[in-house]
Amino acid sequence: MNISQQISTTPFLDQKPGTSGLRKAVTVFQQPHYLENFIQSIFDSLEDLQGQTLVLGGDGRYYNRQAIQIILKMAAANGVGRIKVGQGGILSTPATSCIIRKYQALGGIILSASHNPGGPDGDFGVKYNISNGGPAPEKVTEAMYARSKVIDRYQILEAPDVDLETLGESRMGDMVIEVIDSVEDYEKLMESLFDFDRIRQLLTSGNFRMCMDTLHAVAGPYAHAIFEQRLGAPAGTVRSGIPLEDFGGGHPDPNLVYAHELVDILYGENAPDFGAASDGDGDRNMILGRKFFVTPSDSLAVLAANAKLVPGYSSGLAGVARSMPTSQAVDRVAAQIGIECYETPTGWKFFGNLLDANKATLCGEESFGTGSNHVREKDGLWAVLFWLNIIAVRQQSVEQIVREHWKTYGRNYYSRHDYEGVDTDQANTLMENLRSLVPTLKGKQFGKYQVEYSDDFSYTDPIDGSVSNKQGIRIGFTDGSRIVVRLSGTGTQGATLRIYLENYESDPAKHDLDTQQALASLITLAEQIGQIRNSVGREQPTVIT
Ligand code: G16
Repeated sequence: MNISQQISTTPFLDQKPGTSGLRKAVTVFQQPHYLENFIQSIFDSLEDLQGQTLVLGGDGRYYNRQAIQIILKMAAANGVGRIKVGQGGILSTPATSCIIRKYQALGGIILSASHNPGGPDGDFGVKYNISNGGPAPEKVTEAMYARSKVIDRYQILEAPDVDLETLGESRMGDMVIEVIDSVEDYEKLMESLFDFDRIRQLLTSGNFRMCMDTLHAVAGPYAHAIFEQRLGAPAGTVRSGIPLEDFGGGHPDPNLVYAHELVDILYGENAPDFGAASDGDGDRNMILGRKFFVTPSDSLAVLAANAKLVPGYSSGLAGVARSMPTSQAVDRVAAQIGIECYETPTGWKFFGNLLDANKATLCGEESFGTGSNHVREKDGLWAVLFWLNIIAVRQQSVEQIVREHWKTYGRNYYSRHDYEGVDTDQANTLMENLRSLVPTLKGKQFGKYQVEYSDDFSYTDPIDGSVSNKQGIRIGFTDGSRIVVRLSGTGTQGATLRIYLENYESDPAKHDLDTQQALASLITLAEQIGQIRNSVGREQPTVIT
């Protein structure tokens, strides 16, 4: 007989979810009652939890297993009817979204700090996704935060730990626990969207080699199952495919800096034709050709322009959406196809309403995220399969496809400069100073650049009318170039300042420049207007992508 206990607690005042859930150092989550308080705050802010189905899993990082056992016991004590939990506690973020939707669950809890490092000294995180499969919108996360500030008790069942390795059902109190295959439902969904036969021909033709680096994170089992077992790619195609609690000591972020082993392979001797990487929880992706990097903004634009070649999208796109700092490359594709392009704040949660209302089919962000209406999350392996499907149909290299794209639409040179771990007060002061400058900039001339508009981006959701203010400073110039400055909502130490730079070039003769060179005068101008390095006391950015 399991006994439900009511435990007294006191609030922690720092449980405000950021861009993507609550992210903190593992040591913060390990404090007595910390995780429990936040989970109870989630449960307390959900209506009709009694008897409902939830989905639960995580990216396998340190503390994943312990947290899952705690959450199962709390769910049982809070009257949840059924929990579908990934085998070994493993579920990627897009797979969770897929499973919530497929089985019409009330929602899901995803344990991940995404691309942040893991291990005892790394980060941990909790995200809640709603019944459409997408990240909880702001009004839901605000309710959780409000509850966390006044919480004085939580419910937990006294029960033995659950075996997470064996597939099948068991009971904890009145709740059914179903340990499910982490990959199966997701793989079926991918098969319904892409031409697996054609991709298999490509991967087994002997003329095409790919390398997929899952960075010892959650996408490993999915990539092994789909690329090697299902689509016939040779064993070894997937690198670092076993999820490790500390991601092998690496930073599970698929960009040129942190996925450098993959970059070395794709830029080395006898390089494969295609390279890709995914992040901690499997929702981000990086695409590489042989000695060729595809910026995430260009990737979104290429997918949009070629969507008709892919079975799941052959009837065309309802519209596209990108986050505000993402380059405007996809806008040009949308204009030519004659569909709407929506500009939202940073954060996948802002795409949910557009996808639900069938206003947008494809969405993407500069932060290595692309996805579609097949789930309500960005989806790393989906993007890789989309690229493979296009390559299989067009029989061209990644570089040829992107270069032809630039020829047709022009090239949006694009880069993001991050200053990580800066002093929070200094970062806030810099943003305040920029905010006060914004109204004075319109019409001003800076060398060859004339300011066409400048504002602090505000978004009114076209579906529910909700307004999100202060989403980042935009300075747009008459030639289509832009400087965007905002503070990250996903860091866990100090503040991370992000400077986004974009320069449009229509002339194909000028499509071969080095990106940082092409943006050099804009980089200088950003510094001149924002006084960035002085304000945060840094000589140069921490990461340039
Ligand atoms: C999260 C969000 C993304 C966002 C990214 C960067 O990604 O889901 O929508 O673009 O963070 O956000 P920020 O610039 O505020 O740090 P992930 O992969 O960490 O969940």
